[in-house]
Amino acid sequence: MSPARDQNKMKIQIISLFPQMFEKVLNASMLWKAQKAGLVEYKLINLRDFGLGPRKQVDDAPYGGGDGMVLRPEPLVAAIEAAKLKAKSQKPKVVLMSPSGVMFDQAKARELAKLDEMILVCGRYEGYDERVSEFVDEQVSIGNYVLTGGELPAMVVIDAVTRLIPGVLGGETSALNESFSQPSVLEHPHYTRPEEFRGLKVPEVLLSGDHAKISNWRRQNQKRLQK
Ligand code: 4HQ
Repeated sequence: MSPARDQNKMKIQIISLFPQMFEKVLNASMLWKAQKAGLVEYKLINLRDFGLGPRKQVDDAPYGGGDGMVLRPEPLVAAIEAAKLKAKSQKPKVVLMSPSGVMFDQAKARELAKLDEMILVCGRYEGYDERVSEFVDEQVSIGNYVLTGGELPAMVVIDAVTRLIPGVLGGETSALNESFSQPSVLEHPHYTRPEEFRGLKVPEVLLSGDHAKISNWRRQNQKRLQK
């Protein structure tokens, strides 16, 4: 690969106790094509490799008592530092998945898609030792619900960000005139074959071949973002 291409390639490093969760998602469809085209690379880092002692311990009981386990800071910070050593730049953005982070939305996806690399940190159990927050640049939440780990949120972020990398949406007009590019505007409804399905017809205008009428119809039927 040419150095120019490599410079443009977005590098996403993912720190997780369950790297195998990512394989099917990253190696299918557009995310796989984006990698093959040299537009993005995903590197998985197994947090277990940074575990402490012969048992590779990564978690411990919470100080003050209570249920569940908490991720110890040393393995997490060691993994972040290892990722930074493999980064392309001096200051790669480190993003921690957390239900108390800033809400992930299309604006955040666009912001992250401009970066040439990032490090995503996925927690498990009841969460991570609070001191880890000193070693990350931002915390991002994909929604107000509690999951069992940061892996699904990281995959959501990767998916939304990767499709905005120039060249990933093949052939088409790219992400530009598409849903969400402009804030609070979604796409118009889509139809494909058949012309009639269980009595439901495709709007006549879409079959008319009249492109002025069609774009007018699409404008009028544009879906709006829920607020
Ligand atoms: N978790 N958006 C708990 C989330 C979450 C979310 C991730 C659960 C971190 C420790 N992350 N772990 N919602 O619920 O990002």
